[in-house]
Amino acid sequence: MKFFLALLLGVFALLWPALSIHIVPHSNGSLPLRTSYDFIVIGAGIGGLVVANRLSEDASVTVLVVEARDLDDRAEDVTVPGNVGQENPSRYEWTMTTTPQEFLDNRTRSFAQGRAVGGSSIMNGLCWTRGSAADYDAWRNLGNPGWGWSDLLPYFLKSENYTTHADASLHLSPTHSKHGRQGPVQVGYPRYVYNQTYNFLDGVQALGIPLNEDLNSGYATGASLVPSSVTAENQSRADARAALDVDVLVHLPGVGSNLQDHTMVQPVYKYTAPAVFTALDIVGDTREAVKAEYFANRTVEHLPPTYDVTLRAGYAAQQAEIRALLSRRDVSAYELMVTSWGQLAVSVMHTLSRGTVHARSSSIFDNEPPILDLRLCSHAFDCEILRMGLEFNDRLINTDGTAAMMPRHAGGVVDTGLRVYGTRNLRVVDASIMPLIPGGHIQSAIYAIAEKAADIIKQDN
Ligand SMILES: *[C@@H]1O[C@H](CO)[C@@H](O)[C@H](O)[C@H]1NC(C)=O
Ligand SMILES: *[C@@H]1O[C@H](CO)[C@@H](O)[C@H](O)[C@H]1NC(C)=O
Ligand SMILES: *[C@@H]1O[C@H](CO)[C@@H](O)[C@H](O)[C@H]1NC(C)=O
Ligand SMILES: *[C@@H]1O[C@H](CO)[C@@H](O)[C@H](O)[C@H]1NC(C)=O
Ligand SMILES: *[C@@H]1O[C@H](CO)[C@@H](O)[C@H](O)[C@H]1NC(C)=O
Ligand SMILES: CC(=O)N[C@H]1CO[C@H](CO)[C@@H](O)[C@@H]1O
Repeated sequence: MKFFLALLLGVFALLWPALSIHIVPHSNGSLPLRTSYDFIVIGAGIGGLVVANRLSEDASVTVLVVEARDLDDRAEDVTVPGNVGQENPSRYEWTMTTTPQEFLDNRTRSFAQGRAVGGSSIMNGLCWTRGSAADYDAWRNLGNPGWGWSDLLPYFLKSENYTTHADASLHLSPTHSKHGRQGPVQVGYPRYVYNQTYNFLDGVQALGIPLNEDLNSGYATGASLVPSSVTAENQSRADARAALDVDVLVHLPGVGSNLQDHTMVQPVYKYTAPAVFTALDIVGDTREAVKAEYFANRTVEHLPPTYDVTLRAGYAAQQAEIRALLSRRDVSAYELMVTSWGQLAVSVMHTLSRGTVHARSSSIFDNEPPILDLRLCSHAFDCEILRMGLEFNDRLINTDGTAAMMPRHAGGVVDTGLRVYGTRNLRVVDASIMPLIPGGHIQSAIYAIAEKAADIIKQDN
């Protein structure tokens, strides 16, 4: 039994100060645990920590946070933003491997997740974007009243302490009413802005893409310098049950389905050698053909074979929402993220492919990684979006939810109170509840979801 268990009592103090904190990072089983707690939070990722922090604001409430992994050591590979991606994978990452991606090249991909108190927030790219107001209105439209943009905005504000960038030449003027200044997450900009950033912003404007002075105002298209979380300073229930010998208490086909990720390619262009790629190497004149295929929506064959009638119904509803989103001017189809070293990474913001993630073992003590199948580009439109992004790159040079919040009849796993269908007191508060991934980096949305979850739980108790 290699599984290492750390029990964190009360609330974890690393991120925020809170009342009556009692941290026991390295339990060997000898902890003096209470016989009961008002709340038990499993997993000290963003969702778990935010919820535990807010619930423990009431000092009379007892909260137990259970996390399998360590406190990170605050070393530079964690704390210095420039070291993103440089951390030793054996330290704070679960580097999982997908199944062979049959819709790409039949090769596996690695898939890293944070493995420490703080979850992926200790090793992600720090990008602090929300996506469009319409992205969240799509959640509401999918059968989740109370989860539209205007419902979530107070929680986006509650989570952040937003600091404005000082450099007027960048034309960043945030809408004050859409930013928080009292929240626990420090949000800011880099002090030094590379010339390449100005060049990029000039270049995209020359290609007709306007500047967006505040990408987080609900209008998420255009070009901008993105704030960071920095101190300004898919398979099936029956199969799974049979294979894993797990007693199924509630049959929810949606568990482990609806897996979405921002599919991304990260080409790096050498500034001095523009001939590395030509447009013809990577794109053809496919835009109209792709659009035609998309609108013909013959997509259902692309779904995982294990999708039952509820999941197919839910997917049809999602597809209708995505179609509406992609016809708007304030919703992005892809993100082009420029770095100072010449990388112009293209990510699909609203993917139509759906993957799966399922347990390989019925026991967490086997410490077996899950069977993870992202099914990247199983809907060909996702890869066509990537092609369009690469095509734009080329022009520029020549001048990145398995427990979805959806109605149960639509393949959902949790209700709008984030409660797992068929249970009384089991809730999920993490990225898996997103019925559709928003067109932005997901961490700020997870903070907002968790802030709202804490309020919902407080109201219900
Ligand atoms: C467990 O940890 C406690 C506190 O660190 C220590 O006193 C105790 O000896 C340990 N017990 C075992 C079985 O290792
Ligand atoms: C991937 O494997 C499947 C099944 O073995 C095969 O039909 C398909 O052609 C392969 N795709 C590629 C790109 O090799
Ligand atoms: C918010 O950030 C400012 C500096 O930008 C800092 O002075 C202030 O203490 C921070 N507030 C909170 C609640 O963290
Ligand atoms: C950035 O551009 C400015 C204006 O063209 C130039 O003066 C400066 O030397 C450049 N900085 C670097 C580090 O290349
Ligand atoms: C296309 O999508 C619409 C709306 O979701 C649906 O009513 C229609 O049946 C779909 N058509 C095909 C060919 O799947
Ligand atoms: C690495 C480091 O020094 N981080 C500090 C940045 O500033 C915040 C807020 O003052 C501190 O909490 C961090 O420890």
